[in-house]
Amino acid sequence: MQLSFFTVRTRLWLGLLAVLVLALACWLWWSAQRSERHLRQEPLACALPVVASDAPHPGMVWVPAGTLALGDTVYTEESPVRQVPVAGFWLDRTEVTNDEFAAFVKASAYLTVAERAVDVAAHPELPPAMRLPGAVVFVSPTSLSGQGSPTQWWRYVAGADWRHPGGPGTSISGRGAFPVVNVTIEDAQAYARWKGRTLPSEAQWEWAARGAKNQALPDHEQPAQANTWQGLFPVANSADDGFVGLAPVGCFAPNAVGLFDMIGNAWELTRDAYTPSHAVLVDQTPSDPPPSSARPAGAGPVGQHVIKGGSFLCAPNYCMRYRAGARQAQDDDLAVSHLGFRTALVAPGP
Ligand SMILES: [Ca+2]
Repeated sequence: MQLSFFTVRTRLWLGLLAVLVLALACWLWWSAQRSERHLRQEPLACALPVVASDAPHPGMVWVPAGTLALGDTVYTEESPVRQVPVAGFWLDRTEVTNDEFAAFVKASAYLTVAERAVDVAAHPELPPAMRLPGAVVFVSPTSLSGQGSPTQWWRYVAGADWRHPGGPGTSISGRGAFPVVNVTIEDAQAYARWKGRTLPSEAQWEWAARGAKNQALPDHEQPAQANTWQGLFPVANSADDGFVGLAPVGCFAPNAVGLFDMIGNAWELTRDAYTPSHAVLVDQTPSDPPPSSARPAGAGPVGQHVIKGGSFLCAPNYCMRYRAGARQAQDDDLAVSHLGFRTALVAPGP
């Protein structure tokens, strides 16, 4: 039998395609195996500087006053850059940890939003699987299809909450020094009130993340001293920074004012309601918004707040929000496995 030129060429292309698909599958499998091995070797805590016994607010850092160039130029929501004065304030030197949040829950019997019944009246569109208490969890896919939809790596997991970051069968045992995640704005504000503090405003947070310096030309490079994502997100995570997922707090060098993990690790909630740009500045300094449980059922779409700093999932090829000026909207009643917070305090400086 004599094959035509076109048949031979088609078979060659099909053979080459099969080899490429096989190579890609092997590479994804190898990446997943390497991540698993890496996870087992990662530290469960990192040493933090000893706090002086006479420190006015132990565990907090003084952020001096100045004028902030708020915003950046990479994504639309970061513009326009605005000059914003910021008074001096205190800020937690790390993200609030599981141990710290556990102490609050133990003292107050607080139940987080992810552990409560879902307000179906506020979300009539929800499918049955999302009407159970839970949180949105990152699950690294072993293959990708479609048009790169985030639903391939974000899953709503019933039973996921701050005690069970990945859902039923997972726990925070041995992970007391990790940032608490799967919390909402209401949870974070409840913790802050219990501590006699607030959440930082977006301007306070960004000024602190910049080390209390007004940078004329913000750095857009992927930072070396932060837990972000190295490799091709979301399928290949080389963890060159030492961590596949979340890291314990304080594993990377602090910034110029002594704050750890402002960039990367977990996104951090601010007290500012989200607006799609800096054209209108929001300052909710005087008071926090009312808790969501005070809203009448069916009152309409839930609110959103600004989150800052990016997370261990930020990569150069996707969501390069590992920058002080980056920002993102977060639904007020949705807990997510890459989102935590730290608290602020307005009080006399040292
Ligand atoms: Ca990492």
